Order: sequence, then C-alpha cells, then structure tokens
Amino acid sequence: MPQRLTDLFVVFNRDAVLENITARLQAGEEPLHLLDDCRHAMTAVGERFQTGEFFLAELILSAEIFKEVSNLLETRLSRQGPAESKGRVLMATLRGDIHDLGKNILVTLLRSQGFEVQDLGVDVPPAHVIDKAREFQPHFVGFSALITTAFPSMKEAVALLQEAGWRDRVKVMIGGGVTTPAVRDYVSADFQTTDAMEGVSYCLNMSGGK
Ligand code: B12
Repeated sequence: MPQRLTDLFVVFNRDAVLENITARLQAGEEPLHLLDDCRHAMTAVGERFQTGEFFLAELILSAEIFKEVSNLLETRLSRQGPAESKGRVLMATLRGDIHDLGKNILVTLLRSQGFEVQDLGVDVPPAHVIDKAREFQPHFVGFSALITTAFPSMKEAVALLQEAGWRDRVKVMIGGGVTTPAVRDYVSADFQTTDAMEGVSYCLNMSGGK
C-alpha cells in the first residue's frame, strides 16, 4: 500500500491518491500512519527533483495533492483535543524558506493535544519571532526547515532569543526533512526531529506530561 501511494503521487494522480487514502481510512488505518506514507511519497518526488527528472511544477503539483490529503485527515487528527491548555507554542518557518506542509501538520497535532499554538507562517524574519515571543510568552518555540538556507535564520533567531533574555525561558525545537542533530547543535536548539509526533511527545514530556 505505501509503495502504491508513492506510485500514485509520482504520476500526480490526485483522484487515485484521495481514493487510496479514503479507502484505507475506512479500513481503519491511523490518519498519522497515512500522513507518514504521504511524507515518504513527497520524499520520492524530492529525489526526482534532485536528479533533474522533475521540475518546480512537479513539486507544486505534489504539494497541492498533499494539502488535499492533509485537509481530509485534519478533522480526524484534531478531534480528540483536551480542553485544558498544556502550554503555549510559537511556530514559524523562518526567512528563506516557504515550505509549510510539515509545520502545518505539527500545528494541528499540537492543538489536538491541548497546546495553544501561534503560527507565524513562512519566510518569517528572525527578529519577528522575538517580538511575538514577548507578546505570546511561549513555553516552546518551534522552527520548521526544509531548505538548508534557512539554517542561518534559525541560528539567528536563537541568538536573538538569547540576547533578549528569553532563551532560558523556552525550549527551542526544530524539525523538517533537512534537519539533523548536527543542525540542532549548529543553531543551539534543544530538540530536533523529522517526525511531528516526536515533537508532540517532546512538548508533552517537557510540560510534565499533563
Ligand atoms: C513540496 C515541496 C515544495 C513545495 C512546498 C509547498 C509548501 N506549501 O510547503 C514548493 C513547490 C513551494 C517548493 C519550493 C522549493 N523547494 Co521544495 N520541496 C518539496 C518537497 C517535495 C516535499 C516537502 C514536504 O512538504 N514534505 C512533506 C512534509 C510533511 O514533511 P516534513 O516537512 O519533513 O515534515 C514532517 C516532519 O519533518 C515534521 N516537522 C516539520 N517541521 C517541523 C518542525 C518542528 C519543530 C517539529 C518538531 C517537527 C517538524 O512534521 C512533519 C510530519 O512528520 C521536498 C522534498 C523532500 N525530500 O522533502 C522539496 C525540497 C525541500 N525543496 C527543495 C528546493 C530546492 C526547493 C526550491 C528552492 C526549488 C526552486 N528551485 O525554487 C523552492 C524553495 C523556495 C523556498 N525559498 O523555500 C529541496 C531542498 C534542498 C536543500 N537541501 O535545501 C528539496 C529537499 C527537494 C530536493 N531533494 O532537492 N518545494
């Protein structure tokens, strides 16, 4: 089934992708598992882009299909939300990066687990994060990155948090397909993952698993 989904993604067969997802949902598969299969399919699209087989138009097409799948799954992912707030999370994709599909999934999952999330969007200037942190008083600051040129922006944002006296008050987490533990160290973040659910678990653990 996962390979079939990738096959459908790489020929941009939107209807067949949505049919595949709907059928598997009806058969009782977990929405998160389905999203993860789609993420693998997107990686396959990215690999073809890297080798020159696909161009930007194909990336855009795959992103459109992925968005439709996310919309389909979002209502199911956000259903079980507890009423009491577990903490505040400030999220952004920083300057130089406009990818947001993964960030949006994380935001949905965090909200479903009871976190208040302020999502600053994409291509956000690092200084803007500090202004918003002052207003929103987050417990966690999360940066999503899919392109290596966003790493200096993340480093700058963490340095600005430090300068503003905010660094010790928040946990900084980073995620997205191109991040690694080495990037976490480079930007001086506390946590790194390429799995949204691990990010949610990190926040739950750090907020006392309330
Ligand atoms: C779709 C896509 C696009 C779409 C994005 C649409 C959108 N609204 O996001 C469009 C067409 C706009 C695009 C543009 C470009 N793209 Co692009 N794109 C991709 C592609 C195919 C998929 C990315 C994706 O959405 N994956 C699915 C999501 C769900 O996965 P994810 O982000 O990793 O998120 C998961 C986890 O990481 C986690 N997560 C994500 N963020 C966070 C944050 C935190 C805090 C936590 C805890 C967790 C977490 O949650 C998610 C679920 O588990 C990738 C290929 C790949 N290998 O990823 C290339 C890729 C990222 N793009 C790439 C490039 C080069 C570009 C362009 C420069 C192309 C160009 N020539 O213009 C532009 C960049 C413009 C810019 N300045 O940002 C390269 C980056 C290479 C690099 N090393 O930097 C890649 C890797 C393709 C490749 N192999 O060459 N792209």
